[in-house]
Amino acid sequence: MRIEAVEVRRVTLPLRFPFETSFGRTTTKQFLLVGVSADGVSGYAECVADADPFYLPETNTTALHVLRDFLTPMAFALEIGHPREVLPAFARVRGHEMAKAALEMAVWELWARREGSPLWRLLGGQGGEIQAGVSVGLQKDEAALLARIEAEVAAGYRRVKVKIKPGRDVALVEAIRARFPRLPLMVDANSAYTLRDADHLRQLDRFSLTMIEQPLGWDDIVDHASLQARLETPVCLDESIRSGDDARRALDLGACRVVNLKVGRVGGFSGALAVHDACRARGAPVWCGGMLESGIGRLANVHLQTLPGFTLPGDTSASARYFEEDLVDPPVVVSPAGAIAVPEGAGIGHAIVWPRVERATDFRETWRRP
Ligand code: OSB
Ligand code: MG
Repeated sequence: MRIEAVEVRRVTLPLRFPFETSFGRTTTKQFLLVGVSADGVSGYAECVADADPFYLPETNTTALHVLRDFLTPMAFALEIGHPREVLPAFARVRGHEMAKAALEMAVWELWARREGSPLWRLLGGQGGEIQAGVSVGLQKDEAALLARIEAEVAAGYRRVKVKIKPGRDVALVEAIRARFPRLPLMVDANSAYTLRDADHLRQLDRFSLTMIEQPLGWDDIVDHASLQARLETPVCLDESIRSGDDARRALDLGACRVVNLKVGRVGGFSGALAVHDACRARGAPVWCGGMLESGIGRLANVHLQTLPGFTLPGDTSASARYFEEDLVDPPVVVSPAGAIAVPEGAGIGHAIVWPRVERATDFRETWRRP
């Protein structure tokens, strides 16, 4: 297969509630939607870069530049025999995993549609359902946080992740535990601490958290290994893992015992399969992270999570927690038992609502194979 055209749109969707982490507060979701076409079929994927470089270095503007000037010309030069060939073909471009992932995932989606197959089958997963979890942002105070968790548990979610940062950590977790003694609970610091905080973080050991996510530097694994040696709570890495090799190094070094796998952070589905396999070979659980995706990226996450190494609920929750109106129909919904049904239709498996995409698009460019 030869790709004939790549189309990139910038899409802006209001979030129903602001989402706050240790690195900032997001009130609108802005992302690139990438479409690829060949032989009369198109495939789509959402780029997980943000407007700002506060989570990882990429932004929508760097992703657009790298897609337009480097990745798309490389993709046009390929004769594709299988989507797994796309990420290795981008190897000369260092970094820029989110831009690579968007184009690579669009090729997988196109491939699945051509075969009339749901993405999960092409990825080697299984149909059925997946377990949903939620990520709860920093709230204005403890009472507001407890009320949010109460509502999520009532909605069926079986595992809750809360964001922490210095000054909003031990006492907060203590209050959550007092109210929800048996809830599967974890915390995510998004790199807000340093190794000097190790003794402070050790106070979290008494709350039987399932894990602490990315406490230290966004690109660190060495300090995390020192921290893990001093903590009983398992460390989970998010930001630091950008390839299968990163996962192997982190696990072999003892920097973490669990990995948050975000397909957009590891160059796409082939990178995700490499991380998944590296973790599975070492007996380390993986779970699927989220980037406040619209239904298009959210469904890609649903398909990915049907692989056997995903033994823990992830951060994939219902569309309605984020958006008044999602870009896919039906939206992603969660059952009262906390499960998401895995689509059976071709590709991502739910229809993209193009008039909604059109209304949310403020910029668009198409590149054609010369
Ligand atoms: O660290 O997992 C994170 C959202 C944006 C950037 C980073 C993270 C998150 C989340 C939200 O935790 C997950 C979601 O609900 O999509
Ligand atoms: Mg995280």
